[in-house]
Amino acid sequence: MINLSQIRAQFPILNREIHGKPLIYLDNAATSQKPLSVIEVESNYYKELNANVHRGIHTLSQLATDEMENSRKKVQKFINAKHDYEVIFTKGTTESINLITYALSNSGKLSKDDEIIITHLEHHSNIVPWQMLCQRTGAKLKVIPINEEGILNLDFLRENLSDRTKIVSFNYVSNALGIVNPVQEMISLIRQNSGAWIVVDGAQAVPHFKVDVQALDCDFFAFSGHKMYAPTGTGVLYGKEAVLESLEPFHGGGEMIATCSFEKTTYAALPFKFEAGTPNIAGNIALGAAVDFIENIGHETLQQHENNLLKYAQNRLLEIEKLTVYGEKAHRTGVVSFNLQNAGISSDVGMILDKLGIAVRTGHHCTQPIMDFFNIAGTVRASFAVYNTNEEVDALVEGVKKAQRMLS
Ligand code: C6P
Repeated sequence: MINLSQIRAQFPILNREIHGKPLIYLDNAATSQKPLSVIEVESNYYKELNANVHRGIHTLSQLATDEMENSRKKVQKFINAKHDYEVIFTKGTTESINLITYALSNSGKLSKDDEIIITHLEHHSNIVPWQMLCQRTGAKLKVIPINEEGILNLDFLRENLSDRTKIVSFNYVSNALGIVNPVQEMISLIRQNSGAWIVVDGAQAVPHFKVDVQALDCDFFAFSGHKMYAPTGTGVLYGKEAVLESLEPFHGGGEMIATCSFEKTTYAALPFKFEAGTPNIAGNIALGAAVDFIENIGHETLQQHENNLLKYAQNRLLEIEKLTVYGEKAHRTGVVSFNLQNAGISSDVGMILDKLGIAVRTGHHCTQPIMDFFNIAGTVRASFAVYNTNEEVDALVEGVKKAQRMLS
């Protein structure tokens, strides 16, 4: 059983008020709040440990390096990577995906006859870097369509896989709709029908359920720390050792070289080849504390609580007349995305909820193609974390009813 009052006590921000009302934070897909353990590890680094990593012989530098490398090992275990050096620290999912695309073009891995497949459900950060890669290399982008429920058309994927397919990239969970894609089935299909490298955007997966990159058998797995209780500016790119070894670096600079001369530079071993410059040391260490936070609660407990919340929220919202939930029948996690028909636009609803202390995201959620598909400008999105409660869902429902009365 989840002990919600004990969990909530770990998040000081949940005690604050917004417009004189207790904060109800339902914008966790954008970024989650941070527990004291994470805040303290981050601030403690500056109080006790601040030094650059991997460079100094002095004690502080070695202590900081040990802490950061220990955190890398925690992340390795968290996603069940085979080796800690397959975990590259980045500043988030966006940077992780850009790292892949630039490493691919820097390595001359794509040419004009090659194809990249993504899906209609992607966040812009899993669309635009691939478009830019296509512009640099002449490769073609193909998009797996969705149906009215937001479910991917896997027949399209099956029919379009070939020797020309070099990359298939898709999210595990859609940030706009919360739909959990059948990634295991997609990966088997891709492995059977092409030699493509598989990229999974796991930004909305890791906060909600256990991920095992070896069981998935993906080549890359990208996620952000700040959506899983870690500080902003943290993230990870997991890559299979052999795949990472075969790629040229993304950024050049300090930390990523083995030797450097004007005639020739050689690169450092993994993961440092892909970690040029001084990293976000405090954030990367605090990411390890966020992993501890999730593991102390336990994936099963967390997942069960969040699934119950989602089910409760959807059922209660659907009691409201003229309310549409997008992807209502699909397998989802963490997110309910909806609109009131004939009652203003999503941002009007969001502003009324804000006055009641309720934080939700409105608009296109960086997924304009999904909004275009449903022929809408945006949705109201409530997204959940482990500290949310049924009472907060009740307040959301009352707030939406109030918005409907005011706007229609
Ligand atoms: N989605 C949301 O409100 P960054 O910004 O790099 O940490 O994450 C980008 C990203 C990539 N993929 C998915 C599936 C995501 O959800 C996000 C971030 C936030 O939905 C901010 S737009």
